[in-house]
Amino acid sequence: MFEVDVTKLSEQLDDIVEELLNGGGAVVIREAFDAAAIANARAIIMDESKDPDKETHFQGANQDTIHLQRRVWNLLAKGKVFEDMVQHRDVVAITSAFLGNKFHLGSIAANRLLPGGPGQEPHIDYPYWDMYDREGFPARINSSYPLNLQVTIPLDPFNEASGASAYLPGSQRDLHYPEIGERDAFFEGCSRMSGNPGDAVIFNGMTWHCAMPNNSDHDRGAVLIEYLPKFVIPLEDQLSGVPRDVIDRASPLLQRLIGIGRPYPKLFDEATGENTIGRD
Ligand SMILES: O=C(O)CCC(=O)C(=O)O
Ligand SMILES: [Fe+2]
Repeated sequence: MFEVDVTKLSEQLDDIVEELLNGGGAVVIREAFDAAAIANARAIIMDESKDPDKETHFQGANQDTIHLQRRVWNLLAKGKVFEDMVQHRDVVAITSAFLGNKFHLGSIAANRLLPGGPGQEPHIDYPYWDMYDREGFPARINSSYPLNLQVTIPLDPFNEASGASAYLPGSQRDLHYPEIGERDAFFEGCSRMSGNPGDAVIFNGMTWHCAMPNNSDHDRGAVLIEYLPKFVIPLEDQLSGVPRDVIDRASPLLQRLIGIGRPYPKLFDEATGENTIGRD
């Protein structure tokens, strides 16, 4: 994986965008979050995922072991540490370069794989995540510009044994949901998002990827952040789900990420009679 050098980030941004769109599709910032933040986040997620009772995805073939994969959704409601996580300075700089500087938050959730937990089907992420239903998408939609950026933050060692996410470098260049007949090629050609707790793996959501089975004797947790351009509907309903006190103390950036002040949809009949949009 392309390693981001945060000391030279402004000079590297073009290369990072190129790597995400036309290279391997994933880059990593090592040690983006310190041990205290990760311990705090992990403790909350372990506590919040005692029961396997939340909606999950890409697990259709794993009904016997699905309880060993657990989600915690809407993390902005679950701890202040997550407010900091979605505002990481270098991740924000990369996301601004990739999605435009008015991007917002699609989701911040956790995916926990207990020992023995199942992997997922190879897939692409929201808003492309149901693209197996191709007719639901615009004619000629393609990979030339992005509608998603994903960030995976391991909370436990991410390696082959523990089920580090797999991805197929370069697969983002030909935007489509992996066919069943393409799965062998995926598993034969895939790389792993290996890393340590606190790393931040940033990838283009068009890149074929999936959680892999956890064959280790320890948990494999991760925080999954999804950023979207300003015009893509968020996946999670932050406006309903984020508590008032979090919104009241939110920085301007966090407010924008949550969708506070998002202009549309709007009741134009109730707006003042003035010109608002246009260069002049
Ligand atoms: O937890 C992982 O390794 C990946 C999860 C994922 O890709 C997803 O749920 O969309
Ligand atoms: Fe995914």
